[in-house]
Amino acid sequence: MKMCKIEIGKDLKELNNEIAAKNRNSFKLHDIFVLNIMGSPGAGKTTLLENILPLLSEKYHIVVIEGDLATENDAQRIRKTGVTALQINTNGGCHLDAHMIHHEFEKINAAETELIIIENVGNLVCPISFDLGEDLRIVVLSTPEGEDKPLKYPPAMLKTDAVILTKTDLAGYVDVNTEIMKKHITDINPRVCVMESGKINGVYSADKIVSYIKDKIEAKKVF
Ligand SMILES: Nc1nc2c(ncn2[C@@H]2O[C@H](COP(=O)(O)OP(=O)(O)O)[C@@H](O)[C@H]2O)c(=O)[nH]1
Ligand SMILES: [Mg+2]
Repeated sequence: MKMCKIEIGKDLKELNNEIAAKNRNSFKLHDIFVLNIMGSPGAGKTTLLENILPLLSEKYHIVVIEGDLATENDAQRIRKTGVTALQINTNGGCHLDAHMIHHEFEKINAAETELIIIENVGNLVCPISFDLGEDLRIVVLSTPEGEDKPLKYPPAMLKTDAVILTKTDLAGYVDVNTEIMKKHITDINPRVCVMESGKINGVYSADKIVSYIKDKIEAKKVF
């Protein structure tokens, strides 16, 4: 009997890449910058957004797309900052794909939007390999996850533009040396931009991250 080998994984990735390319064209056509934020569940992605959105929304019209298996919790948290948020529930899916983003983009008033921020499903593996058509990728890694996590998850360190080390205020409580953790990140990817966030005297600091994102948005406008 003749055997027929079907490469399902490859086909799905190719299809995703085709839709991601279409997304990228649509975003470019409307001068919209798209940021994809990825990281483990609880790494501090939504907390980061809650803190940077008030500063970014002074300058840009923003829409946030939230990805979670279940609940509308994160979209509700984002809406409290005054920014529009759409919630995708993947019902078990471990990542967002380009088609889901295409679908949400149809609901957005593109003419009035300058920045779309996607908070991907909490996972340090699956979202990394799915292009959504974004301009910038940021991986959020929290210090309590452990010093060695960059070494254990190299694709997440390699396929990103920046890594934000969050919860630096907790480093001393969880026996993590943030300098060692940062070295592990840059040993894997010397080109990646590493930034920190955490609560200093109870106040969350994210000014450098806001400047970094603004610089990337303005640099895209030049080209
Ligand atoms: N101490 C401390 N807690 C944080 C920080 N960032 C986030 N958290 C807490 O970590 C938990 C998970 O945060 P969340 O933003 O929901 O994570 P997400 O699942 O990645 O979106 C929440 O209880 C936050 O209050 C931080 O910088 N310092
Ligand atoms: Mg979240």
